[in-house]
Amino acid sequence: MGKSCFILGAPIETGASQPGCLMGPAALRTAGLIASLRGLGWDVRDLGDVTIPEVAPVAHPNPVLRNLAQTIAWIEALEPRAYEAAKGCDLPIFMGGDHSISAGTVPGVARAAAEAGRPLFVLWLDAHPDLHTLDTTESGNLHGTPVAYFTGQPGCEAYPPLAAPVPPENLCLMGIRSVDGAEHTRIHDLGVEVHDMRVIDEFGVLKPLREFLERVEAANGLLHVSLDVDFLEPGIAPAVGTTVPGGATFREAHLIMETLCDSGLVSSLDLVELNPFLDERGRTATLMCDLAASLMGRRVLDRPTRRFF
Ligand code: B3U
Ligand code: MN
Ligand code: MN
Repeated sequence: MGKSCFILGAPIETGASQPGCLMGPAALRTAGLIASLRGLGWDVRDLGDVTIPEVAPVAHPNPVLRNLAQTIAWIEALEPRAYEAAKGCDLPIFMGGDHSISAGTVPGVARAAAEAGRPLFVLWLDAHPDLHTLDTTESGNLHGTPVAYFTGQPGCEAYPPLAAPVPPENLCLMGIRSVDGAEHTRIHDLGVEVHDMRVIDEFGVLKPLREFLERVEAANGLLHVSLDVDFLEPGIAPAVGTTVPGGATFREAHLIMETLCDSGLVSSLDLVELNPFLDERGRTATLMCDLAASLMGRRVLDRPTRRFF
């Protein structure tokens, strides 16, 4: 039997500005995610979707916050499921849901990595850095806060305490092209590795990605990849509420996934922000499945697995 993969759905839409991400896990299943991974030799187990109970509102000094109580409940529900999934298989896939799922999945896999004595690195593929704290978000949409939270930034105390914060130096943000003022300051203060679209235009995706993967390899690290639909050019991936022009092309995105596969370093994956209500005949859901398949070993032609360094 090949390597094992658990699939876990997190139908969250309370972190986004508009409804629809709730249907993300269903659309990814409909697009054939599980069959395509099985076809690649993976031993896949679908663990179904996580749910949360009804929650009472939680007060916070920032009056614009939306659905704080639900987001806390999702973090509390997802963190232990992600922890168990990371311990139970080679590569769990967490299907969003908006990007607030990563406030549960990353702390869960980080706890499992810490227990295994391995540092966790995070590759954040997104138009946005999602580096707001609960104090600095202006939209109040909590999908803009997971990176600040799981790196342990002050201002996220209303979220559950972290067992294993991810050090900011273990982060790599790629595809960034929409940054708010407070996030800009935080990127500089923390010295986060950010490859915005200007870097990709100048050097392509491979140079910065390989340099990051070399860092992960040198540290004997594990790597969590978080893929936001809005990382992609809206023309090829319309099913997202926060499209930003000028994203990664079809070919850049597949090259990233194939390079990640070649590295052998990826230990968990989020597929997030898919809003099937905004899709065109399922094309974005299909593309997200195809990108996951590239990361999990699909190739146009068989070729020997090539290490990149
Ligand atoms: N930074 C903005 C926009 C945004 C962040 N994440 C997404 N959009 N998807 C905000 O609302 O915090
Ligand atoms: Mn995001
Ligand atoms: Mn985004």
